[in-house]
Amino acid sequence: MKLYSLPISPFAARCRMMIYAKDLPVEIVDPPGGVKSNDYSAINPLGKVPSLDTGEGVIPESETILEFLEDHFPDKPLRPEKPLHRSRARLLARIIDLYIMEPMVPLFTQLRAQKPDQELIKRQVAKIEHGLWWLDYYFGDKGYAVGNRLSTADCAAVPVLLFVQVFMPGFGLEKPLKMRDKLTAYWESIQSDPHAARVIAEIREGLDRIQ
Ligand SMILES: N[C@@H](CCC(=O)N[C@@H](CS)C(=O)NCC(=O)O)C(=O)O
Repeated sequence: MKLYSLPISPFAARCRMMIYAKDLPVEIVDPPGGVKSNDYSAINPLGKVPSLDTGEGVIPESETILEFLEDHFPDKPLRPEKPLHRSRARLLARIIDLYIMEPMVPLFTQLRAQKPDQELIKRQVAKIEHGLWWLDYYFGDKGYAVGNRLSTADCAAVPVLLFVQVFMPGFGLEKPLKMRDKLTAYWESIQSDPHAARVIAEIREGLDRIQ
């Protein structure tokens, strides 16, 4: 199997963290010619990373890839055991995707704007602040996103919490995790997890290369 990935993509990093944690036989490669190339469009018409070539078909969308990998490789499970914990892990991934990453995307274009649109920035930052409150509300307090072991929710949370801390100060949110007590405590402890530390280092190196 082959994961099309780019080091800085928080969505691809979500899949890489699962691949590392479960020690899966999945090769991690760049999209041929870049995400917008014809070659990559033929592989994944969505033109986004990540996508997973299973050998029998290509799966786009990070959360769908995690579900597939978990079903296909049930050893070292990252899906929580209890149904309530499973639903919590899925909820956290949805909060991250819909209420944090989605409003963050328009901010990236502002990074390169000659004259940044302050109204848009204010609106998006307010949305992200809400998303972070909701994430903190539902987040675990035992060193992991859900329950007391690593799960799919940690794979989603680690890259996005790094992203908010790297990018949000540039939009006036100096300490995005401040007063989100569970997220603050989590960030302190999760960095000692080797799989989290590995994707954090990969994203940081990727960002250093493009800055
Ligand atoms: N919902 C998608 C989002 C994937 C996504 O937006 N990937 C970005 C990189 S972080 C991308 O490939 N963007 C290329 C583009 O949209 O041009 C997922 O969860 O996989």
